[in-house]
Amino acid sequence: MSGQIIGLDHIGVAVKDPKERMKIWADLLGLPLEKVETVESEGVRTWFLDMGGSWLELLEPLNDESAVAKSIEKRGEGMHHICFEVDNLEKMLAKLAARGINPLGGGARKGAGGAMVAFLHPKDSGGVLVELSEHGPEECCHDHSVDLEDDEDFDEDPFRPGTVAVLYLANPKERIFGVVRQLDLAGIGIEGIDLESWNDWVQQWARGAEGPIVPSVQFFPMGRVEKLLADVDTEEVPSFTRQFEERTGRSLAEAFGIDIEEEDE
Ligand code: CMX
Repeated sequence: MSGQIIGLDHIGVAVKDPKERMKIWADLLGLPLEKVETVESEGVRTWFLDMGGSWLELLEPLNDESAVAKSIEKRGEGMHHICFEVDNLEKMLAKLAARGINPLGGGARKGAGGAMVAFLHPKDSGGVLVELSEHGPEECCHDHSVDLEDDEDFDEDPFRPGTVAVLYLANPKERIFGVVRQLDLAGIGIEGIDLESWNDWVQQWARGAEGPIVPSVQFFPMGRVEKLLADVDTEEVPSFTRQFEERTGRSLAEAFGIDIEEEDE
């Protein structure tokens, strides 16, 4: 832990109407919407689209007082900030302070996903608002999904054969969207596609069913499973199932060639 940048975390883009902007980022350019989170303290709702290893974060102001609303008023919509992940924010800020650079707004605070974040004044970074972020142990909330371990939306047995879900794997990291086929202490069997191929697969179905990408049945031992999230649809955030059906005009059951269990209401 030495206080250094370890990767690009996200690019923040200020938007007035995220659903309108989704037509570009999700529908046209194919970035899947993965999570939506309100950061009350900043007066923003953040919409995270997956860029494969980093995020595009759409920043929607929730009131006129929010910094993002003021930024849109002053600079218009568009590129807002670039965020780097750091291994140790405190040490990074100490290093910068030793060079006479202090973060904006009084230092580190809680950002999206429970991460500790700090912003650098654009005058210190060549005109770019830079965010530095150290991830906490908490996961960012997934408004359209249900966490297996924090499952208030389902009374019992949320996952069973036929449930549509996203399986998160560790070592190496992978995400599979599909239909749960088997779930026991040994592991999870899922018929699905790697989310890396999601957009190509949807486009293939939008053109017609035939194509090279086909869901495959795979079994993953529990040791590789990070989490399993049900593909739940909310009014605000479309599930992958809804995104598939809206973009292709076909049903997901048709794509999997099977009956898929209806989610419990
Ligand atoms: N691009 C370029 N310059 C910008 C800028 C932007 N997007 N936003 C602010 N600035 C400039 C301002 O014009 C100002 O410049 P001057 O000092 O020359 O006038 C300077 O940066 C400081 O801005 P400020 O608004 O006066 O400073 P505050 O301390 O009030 O605010 C800031 C700090 C910029 C971090 C805050 O206004 C902000 O933008 N917050 C948004 C935070 C956010 O994105 N939250 C989402 C969740 C966090 C997460 O991603 O995890």
